[in-house]
Amino acid sequence: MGHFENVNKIKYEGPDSTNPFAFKFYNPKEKINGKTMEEYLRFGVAYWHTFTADGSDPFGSGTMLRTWDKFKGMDLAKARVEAAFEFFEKLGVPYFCFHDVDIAPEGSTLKESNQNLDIIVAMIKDYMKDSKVKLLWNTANNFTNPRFVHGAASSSNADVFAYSAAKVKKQLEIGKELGGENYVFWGGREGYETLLNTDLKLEQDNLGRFFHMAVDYAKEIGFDAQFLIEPKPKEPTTHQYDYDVATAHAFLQSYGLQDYFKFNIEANHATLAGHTFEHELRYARVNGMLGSVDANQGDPLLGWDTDEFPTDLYSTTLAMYEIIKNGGLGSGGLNFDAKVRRGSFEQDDLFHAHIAGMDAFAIGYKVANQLVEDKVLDSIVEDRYSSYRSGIGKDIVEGKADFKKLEDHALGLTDIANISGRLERIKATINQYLLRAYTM
Ligand code: XLS
Ligand code: CA
Ligand code: CA
Repeated sequence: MGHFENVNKIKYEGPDSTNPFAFKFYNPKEKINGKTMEEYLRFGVAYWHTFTADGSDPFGSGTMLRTWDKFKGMDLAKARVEAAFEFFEKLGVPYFCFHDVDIAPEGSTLKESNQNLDIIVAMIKDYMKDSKVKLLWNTANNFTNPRFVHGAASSSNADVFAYSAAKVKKQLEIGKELGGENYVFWGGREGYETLLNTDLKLEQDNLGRFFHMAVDYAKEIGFDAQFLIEPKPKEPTTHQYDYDVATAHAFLQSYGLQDYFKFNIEANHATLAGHTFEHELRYARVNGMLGSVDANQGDPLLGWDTDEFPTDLYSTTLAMYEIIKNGGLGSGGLNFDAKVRRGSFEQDDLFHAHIAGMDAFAIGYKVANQLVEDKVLDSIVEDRYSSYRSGIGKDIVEGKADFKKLEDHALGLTDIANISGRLERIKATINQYLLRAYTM
């Protein structure tokens, strides 16, 4: 008995299809620049939102109707694995991601939790072998349990620091066991509420120590996954230490960790930080730190972490633009850290949501690729900064200018002529490329 019996393998049917269980734009075998969409986009399903979450929010209980919910405890965990692999295969995604607590229930002791994990990990390993679905990344949930009330590696309580380390240690071992390609650190409660009771310096130093221990342990066991920090400015803490890419990058540099990490950038976290998704991607890219993406979107009217499935084509286009310019995501991928709305409680909605997200990124990919090929933005930027390719501008970028030389130059200027930024014309061009996508 399957969990999604009424759904067959999702296929590409093209932009005119009216079949809700078909891709309209994501064509896994279609080649762009010599790579299939499947190879390039590296989609992943987030275990927590899709198989573990029940749709509850701070004002109401769960709404999701799931075939696996008739089970309890370890039986529930096993049923979720069966459902998950049926889902991955029918959807045709190459990757998945999980936290420890998503896949196996916590026991009353750490030892018991680890034993539960071992049983489920062995089962997942078998399913992975049969299905060819791979682990994009795993992580430790060091934020839900009450013991993490004051943080994990940045907790005021050294026992909690130790417990957090033990959980990450176990996840590094599991990552190795399952061939995980990346390992994510999202500092769920690594931050503070008020300075009135907080030793900010000690907390940050401890966080630095914690990351070094993780790097050392991964080396020791020969786990060579890419380590990723996932920045988020707030929620659940008021002041999160890994606020955004720039903040986390400075942190990594301060603690000598910059060579061991890249970033996992989530769209909704970018907007929570007051940035665009593409700003965070660009900042990471130009610093050589773009690792992976949590593909979702926020609701600008709500302003909190709503983790919606990505459907905004403008945003997927500008995100894919950064990814193409980065030469792809390397070992990273596009993980749908996204949840169906509380009102979308039927099991089939999980397919509709992922199909919507995959189609939105496929369109974004095609449009962005065309923008890159036609050098649309490149030539705009090249023109705009042309003053740095000759004369005094060339001297500035080549380090041949100082304040005295610049003053001489400025004194000789009679007229300073700026040129228009032409934002409206650029936006109209992007719209033109977007609307042409249908015929591409
Ligand atoms: C929460 C985060 C979390 C990380 C993994 O806001 O997005 O789900 O991706 O711990
Ligand atoms: Ca995330
Ligand atoms: Ca989120």
